Amino acid sequence: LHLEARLRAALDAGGLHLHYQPQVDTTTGALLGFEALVRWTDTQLGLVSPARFIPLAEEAGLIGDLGEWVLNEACRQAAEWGLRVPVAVNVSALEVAQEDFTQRVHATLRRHGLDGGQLKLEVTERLSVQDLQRAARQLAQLHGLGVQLSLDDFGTGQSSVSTLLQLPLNELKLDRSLITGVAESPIEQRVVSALISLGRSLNLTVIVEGVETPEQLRVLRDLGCGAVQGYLTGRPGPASMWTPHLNGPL
Ligand code: G
Ligand code: G
Ligand code: MN
Ligand code: NA
Repeated sequence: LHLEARLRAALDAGGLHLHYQPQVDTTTGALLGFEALVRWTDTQLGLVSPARFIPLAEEAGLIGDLGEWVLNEACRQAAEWGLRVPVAVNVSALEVAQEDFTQRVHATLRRHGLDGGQLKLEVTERLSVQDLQRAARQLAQLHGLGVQLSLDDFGTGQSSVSTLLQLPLNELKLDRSLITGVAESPIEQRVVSALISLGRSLNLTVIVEGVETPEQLRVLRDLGCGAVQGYLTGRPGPASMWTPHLNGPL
């Protein structure tokens, strides 16, 4: 079977699941949210990376159904946990540009009895200008419902400064490629420092992903970064891994 057909089958047969990775306050260590990350284990291929199957789902017209499954499952889990911080769901801008996206998100929140503020959408810009304008309209409506909006992968080709001007954002998420050498490299420090200032001057929370070492965390905190996500503060894992830790420090 082709990869695409296998993905379709997994979607229909409950073959996908979610992992969750904590987002953490750099000064207090408090839990600020969980990012939901989709996982697919195929019976023959083993674990297939979303970096591979998300683009495939987009091409094959499966991203609507896949995205809907992820959103519903993440909201279901947040409700089951009684999570007081938002659950963050990745959305491809292609999904957001669909006419009924706002309605579908609203219906999902209602289904699980969640407030808008309990959901964060991490948007990656892989869009034409026209799609971006459509997406911006939908996101403005969701923003009105209190849904948090984060611009994911900032600092890579996938997310640009011009997008900052077009979307009603709450958060800027700096890509991990920007901070791999931040503990040693003065130039990386200056670049990241400037991006943190940019976000803060726009009243955005700045979160850095891919933080793996205590040195990186210390430097980022000193540069004014409020939030981090990475292997240092918690690897992505199934919901059952986090359930015992929700009411204390991670
Ligand atoms: O979790 P991992 O590092 O394997 O994710 C790889 C890429 O897949 C990341 O860019 C991430 O944003 C994306 N991704 C993970 N889960 C989802 C999802 O549910 N929906 C979308 N659209 N992208 C996802
Ligand atoms: O692009 P996005 O932020 O959605 O992707 C998150 C991806 O980054 C996930 O696939 C997750 O598994 C991965 N990830 C999370 N923390 C770390 C980390 O500390 N180091 C590395 N290399 N990858 C990470
Ligand atoms: Mn993300
Ligand atoms: Na990213």
